[in-house]
Amino acid sequence: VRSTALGYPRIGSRRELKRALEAHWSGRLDAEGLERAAAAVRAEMLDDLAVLDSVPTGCFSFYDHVLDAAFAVDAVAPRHRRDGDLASYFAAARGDASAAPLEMTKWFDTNYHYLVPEIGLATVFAARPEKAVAEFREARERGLDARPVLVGPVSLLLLAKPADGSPEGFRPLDRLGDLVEAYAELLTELGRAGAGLIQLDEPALCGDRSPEELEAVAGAYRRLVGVAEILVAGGYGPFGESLPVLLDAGVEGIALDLVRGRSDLDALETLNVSRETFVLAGVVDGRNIWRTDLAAAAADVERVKAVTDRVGVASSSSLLHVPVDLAAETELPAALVERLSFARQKLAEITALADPDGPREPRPAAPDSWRDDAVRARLAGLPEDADRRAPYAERRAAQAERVPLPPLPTTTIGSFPQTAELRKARAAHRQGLMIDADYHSRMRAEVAAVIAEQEKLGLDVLVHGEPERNDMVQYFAEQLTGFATTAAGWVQSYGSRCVRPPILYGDVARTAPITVAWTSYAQSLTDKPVKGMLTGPVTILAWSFVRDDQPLADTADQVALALRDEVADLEAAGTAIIQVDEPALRELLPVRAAGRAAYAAWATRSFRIATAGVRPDTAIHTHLCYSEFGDVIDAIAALDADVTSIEASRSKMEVLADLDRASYNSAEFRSAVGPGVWDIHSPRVPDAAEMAAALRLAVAALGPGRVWANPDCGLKTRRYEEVVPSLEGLVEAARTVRSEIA
Ligand code: THG
Ligand code: ZN
Repeated sequence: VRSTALGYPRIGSRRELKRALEAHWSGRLDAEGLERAAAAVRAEMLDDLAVLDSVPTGCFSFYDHVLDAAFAVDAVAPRHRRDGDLASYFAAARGDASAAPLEMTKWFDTNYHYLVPEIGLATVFAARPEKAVAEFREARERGLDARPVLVGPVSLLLLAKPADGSPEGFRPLDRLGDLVEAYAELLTELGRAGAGLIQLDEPALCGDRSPEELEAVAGAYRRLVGVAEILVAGGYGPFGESLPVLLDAGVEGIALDLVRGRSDLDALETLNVSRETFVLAGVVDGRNIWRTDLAAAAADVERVKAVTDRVGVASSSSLLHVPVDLAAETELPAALVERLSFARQKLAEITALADPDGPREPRPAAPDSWRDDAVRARLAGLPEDADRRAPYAERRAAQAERVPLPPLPTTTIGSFPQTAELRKARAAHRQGLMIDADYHSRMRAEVAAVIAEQEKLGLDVLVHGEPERNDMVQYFAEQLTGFATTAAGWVQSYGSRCVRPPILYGDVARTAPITVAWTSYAQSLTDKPVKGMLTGPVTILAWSFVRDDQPLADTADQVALALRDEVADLEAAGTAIIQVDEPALRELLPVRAAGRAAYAAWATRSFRIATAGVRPDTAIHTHLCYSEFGDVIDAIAALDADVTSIEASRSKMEVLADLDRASYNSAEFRSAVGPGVWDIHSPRVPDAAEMAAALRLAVAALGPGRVWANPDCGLKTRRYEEVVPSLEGLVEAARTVRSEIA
């Protein structure tokens, strides 16, 4: 049985690539220096991967593997072509003075973001095998059995969007025939360099695919199997209906995700597979950090062996989604460390499983100390009905009486700029160089400054600015039981940006109020209402590594109960408006439609458990960080929030049309919406006229009584030089449109 992994972390075990990239972009490191740093990161990857029988290559990336695939077939938008490939690559990834970057979006149901290739009728595909060949050779020169990995042609097109100016009805997949010829050339070049088996990642085949799309898959792979030995990997669920299509096309091998796509194992047993087919059993979870149950995994491998004579053991997906090395964590409790496995440890698990005499012990059960019987009792006693006490219309009247606001009330999403001084203070505090009292007074001074600034700007509903929060999930994880946070457990989120997901290992409870003192302090400084700011249960789960020994829904309910207590304490302290953000509501939406209704049911219920305990005259706000919410519109309605702020400016308010649909606009539920009028993802300062025009569109679509005026998202990544004039314009725009509708 051969051992392999489908892909590996590529930012460097100490984020060396992140540092080199950011130095390069700021002009402090030339291209040669960047390439030296990259070579060191690749060498470290190969040092780790060398324990495997088959070593994946080409999984290094300067920014994103989808962008790498687009460049490998020369699918570069004309506006991104520069002198030199690296300059073109970074122009596409980040944009520059003369061109907007490619759009970035979520990679399946993960917290990784990829760049969306733009494919049109005019795109000319041509093989550019240099990167793939060079990385293959690097591994071969070490005497390793190397296996090139590339995003496959079907997924590349299904993940792409039509280039601007494409005719109505054009889909990138229409270009599959041409693209496959470029792939054939790539495979040929890799073969010339000595490659045998080549892995094509087709994660898009883990989603629902139409009969026409399956026909396209069959055609593409029938062509490519004539050129090279191909292993097709999915990695984000079951192949389902794509599995027989791929096998019939004659692919050499298939890599199954036996963590999230277990139904493929049953299917394999009924499909009459040739005993020559190479099947990789993806039994080591590439998405989570729990030690593998070696006994259960070995049993799965045995099932595969009963079907075919050529079996390998692998990770379920690329290991991109987990941190590199558990050994870097010296502060975690021993009972937790014993149950964890990061990328390096997972490689050892894979080799152990591939060894017929390797260890086969099951994962140790969770210790009793991770249980909290009080939380379990409370959960068991949860009322079936987690709804607000009054219908929206009644709440709306009560809230207007408690907090009178003008039409088009102005507010922000929650965070204010995290200045260099704030970050420095946080780092000093973390390293023990600044005592708690000093840190607290520094943060309180920041809150006071942020309140004063908002009063000066004339905003209607204020925020405390969140200077005390490092990350909207990690901050809460640090204060709830059942969570651990890592010192160096970085995972790439996009490009050079990383996150450190907390580990949710046990029953969750709140031991003391978390945010109340900050909100109350801010409120003591002003007569304007200050919003309480919390992160919702779904987002806390989505951006953490979560226990896998009970349904996510149960874990979400535990987090929701802790938040419910925080909401109650905020309300008791006099907070009239409480915002509970769920930017990741859409992220966890199952890739296949079949799972979506059940997901929406538990996800929205957990939000209501967190929020529905308040009085009718307390307003619940929520915020979602994206604009394509067609898929989750009913779920957003089911949150039953009083005000929902959403991203809208980049889509030029087109999202308002979605709100017109179904439940969100039903007679009984016409709650308020804050479609963002300022794109905070860009450093550009919008003028008041442009924001007023956006507000007019919102008023026309929703009616004057339902619109709030706010930016698209939190301001923590922006600078005050942009924030102050933009918010001045926002307040002016709201006043202008108010006077028009008066
Ligand atoms: N928190 C978490 N996940 C997220 C976001 C978040 N996923 C979606 C979206 N927001 C991703 N966006 C970012 C934006 C910036 C950074 C990371 C993800 C970022 N990270 C710092 C870096 O890489 O330098 C490190 C931050 C830190 O010190 O903790 O800038 O908001 N969980
Ligand atoms: Zn946002």
